[in-house]
Amino acid sequence: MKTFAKNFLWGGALAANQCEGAYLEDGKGLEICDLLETGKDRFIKLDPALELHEGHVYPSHEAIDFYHHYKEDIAMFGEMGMKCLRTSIAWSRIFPNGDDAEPNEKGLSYYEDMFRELHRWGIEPVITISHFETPLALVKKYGGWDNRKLVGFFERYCKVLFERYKDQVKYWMTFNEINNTLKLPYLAAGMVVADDANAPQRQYQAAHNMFVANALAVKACHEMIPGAKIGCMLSLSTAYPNTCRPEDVMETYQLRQRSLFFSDVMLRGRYPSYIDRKWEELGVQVQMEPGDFELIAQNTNDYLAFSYYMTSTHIAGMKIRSNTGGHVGADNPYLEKSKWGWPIDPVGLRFVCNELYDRYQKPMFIAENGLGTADTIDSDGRIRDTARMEYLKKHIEALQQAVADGCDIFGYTWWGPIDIVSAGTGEMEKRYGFIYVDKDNQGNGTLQRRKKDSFEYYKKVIASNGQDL
Ligand code: BGP
Repeated sequence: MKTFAKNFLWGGALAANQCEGAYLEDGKGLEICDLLETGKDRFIKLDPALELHEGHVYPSHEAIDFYHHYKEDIAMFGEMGMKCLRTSIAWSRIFPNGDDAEPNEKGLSYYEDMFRELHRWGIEPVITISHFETPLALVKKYGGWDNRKLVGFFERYCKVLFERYKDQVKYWMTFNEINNTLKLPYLAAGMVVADDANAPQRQYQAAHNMFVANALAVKACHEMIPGAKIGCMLSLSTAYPNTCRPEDVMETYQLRQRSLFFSDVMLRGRYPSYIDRKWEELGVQVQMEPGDFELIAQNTNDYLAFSYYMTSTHIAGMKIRSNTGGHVGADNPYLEKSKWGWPIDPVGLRFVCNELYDRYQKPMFIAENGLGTADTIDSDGRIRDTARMEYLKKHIEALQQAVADGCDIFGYTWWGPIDIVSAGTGEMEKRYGFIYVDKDNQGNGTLQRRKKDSFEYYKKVIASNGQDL
């Protein structure tokens, strides 16, 4: 039976906006997440004028202050034996307004120092170029990714990164969860989109512009950093049909196509056959420029990175709403749920790996997987996070099965190896970490770090290359 490769990249995944804080330090500009407050309805209650308001709590302004604690935190990742760290570069640290004439040197040198620190611990940086971090000024001035102008700004930003970090970073990914352009357009495509009939027009236009931007990034990366690998990244938690009723099965398949559309374009290099009819039904007409198809065809991604948290269950006719977190759908009686209502389904991970490897035959990287739950500190100071360890164990077992099935998987990064701000709710209490951070939903706390029981567990998993579970 095949097992994990010797150089398998075990690690953890973060995003700048959810951990760094220091939201205006060293010349950083505002980015879209800086306007999101705490709470489930954080996307709905977003101020349409995109202004900050005094007295409101904006979790990404301080987050866990990784910006100043990175050495201490990376030392703990090193102690855990992590082989890689996936994190993102905050675009607005490099170009505060997105369209500035020159990059911000302080932002560039911050990441250079951070990558140096990672290498000192033998940790390979895996870098997301845009993880829900479009500079706010671009959104205000141009409206977001449905404006083609963003392609040029993004390309320039990528080239600045490739030039500066070519000796430090081998693994890149372009847009985090690009398929969330259809579900969370503010985060994934920097657009304020009303949930109405015009939404698909703007969302698919944004998708096309991002495909062009992705292709340009792939091209520049390959030209500027020989041997580097650049992936696309999607949210690929999947849905099962609620019953064997053919309508449920058919519609669930189409729901999956909504996501796979994105990887179909970026990995196969062409628009899939099913999209014309979809666009016709939605009244979508995407503006393209001459040469776009060739560019996309010639610059496909080297690997598929994806997040997997759960499976949901779909009934034909069920409405999928925009601007909400995971689509949990109908109840699945076979699965337990997390405290935040996400069904826990390790077999689903094996299923998805097989589905995706059969479809694309490209190397795959599990860029996010994890359990967000509340943690309590016992009177002896320990945090006995057994549910998290159990989740991890079951998902690594499933991953081992997928590898044995023949799937080419080269890395796995646990989401939030240290507690960070939740993207869906802005809360601190939805914790993923092996390392606890003393901070609550109101932003109070000492920011002190503390190992949970899962810290030693993940260390053992890595040391045994996924064998000692
Ligand atoms: C993914 C995002 C992450 C993230 C994770 C967990 O969609 O890429 O940024 O936070 O989901 O979601 P949440 O933070 O809402 O629990």
